[in-house]
Amino acid sequence: MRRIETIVVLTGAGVSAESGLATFRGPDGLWEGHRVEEVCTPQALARDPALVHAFYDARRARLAEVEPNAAHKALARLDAAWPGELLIVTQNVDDLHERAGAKRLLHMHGELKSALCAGCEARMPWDRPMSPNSVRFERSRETTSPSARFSTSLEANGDFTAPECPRCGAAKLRPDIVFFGEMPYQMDRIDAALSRADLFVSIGTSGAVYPAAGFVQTARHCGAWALELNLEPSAGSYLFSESRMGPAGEQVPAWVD
Ligand code: BJW
Ligand code: ZN
Repeated sequence: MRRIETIVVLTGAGVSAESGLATFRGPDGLWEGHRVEEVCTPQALARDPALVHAFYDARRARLAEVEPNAAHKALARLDAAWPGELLIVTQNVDDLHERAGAKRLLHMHGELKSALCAGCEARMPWDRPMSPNSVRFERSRETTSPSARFSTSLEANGDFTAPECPRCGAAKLRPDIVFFGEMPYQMDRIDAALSRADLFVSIGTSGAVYPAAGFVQTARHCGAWALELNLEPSAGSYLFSESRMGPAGEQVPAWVD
């Protein structure tokens, strides 16, 4: 392995699992019983904004109930201590990395606590529901699974209209989330960091979604050592130089400290 100066860390839903946020593709995944295309495409937003906003309102509300775990904290320690170049690229739309103290962080799939104008593309902080009826399913969340809450929200938002953009007043706001078919954020910056990386570490991601799933190949092509930390081997495990299996809350501190 060459001398390590530049590190790129990619995180996925598995890094937040021990904080109590559901992953996407596990047995208790967020989309269990629902087609991804129902909620996570621009077409779904146009066809059924009540459904899509209710889904993201529920996810945003859930953030207030969870805390960063040992994996987020270990990565924040790495960020504070690493003297070389570091970029933490998260696919997650939660705010647990920054709440743990990470600074050199980029949200490639957007952020729950941000709203995007579908017209002028202005971004603004957003920490409340976009749907006026969201309170109804927030109240029911203690007793229901994520899927059940999602169904509840379907019934609760029939007459929903998204808020207007306060900047241009001419278009509706939407969650600042990268849907399928949309370009993930800051790809130029990510590609540049990957091309310089001496070490690429992938944590808690299934490798099912591109372009993130291809980062390991880019990094290795440019000469990086690639380490996978995951609960179980992902589909692309064989692409890594090294894999360590176990919960992120144990594996990440063990790697960092
Ligand atoms: C633990 C753990 C613990 C659990 N400890 N680990 C056909 C072929 C190839 C590509 C395509 C194709 N058809 C379409 C595409 C492109 C498409 C795509 O990849 N589709 C696939 C389904 C095939 N991608 C796109 O459309 C993207 N845009 C795009 O490609 O633009 C063009 C472009 C081209 C070239 C360069 C650049 C751009 C956009 C993708 C947007 C993804 N959006 C979502 C939703 C975000 C908002 C939200 O959260 O709702 O992002 S989808 C969803 O999946 C979310 C996640 O960030 C993403 C990845 O999921 P993740 O994080 O890996 O979660 P899971 O659940 O899959 O895995 C969890 C892992 O954790 C597992 O491995 C567990 O074992 C592990 N784990 N507990 C450690 N305690
Ligand atoms: Zn606007």
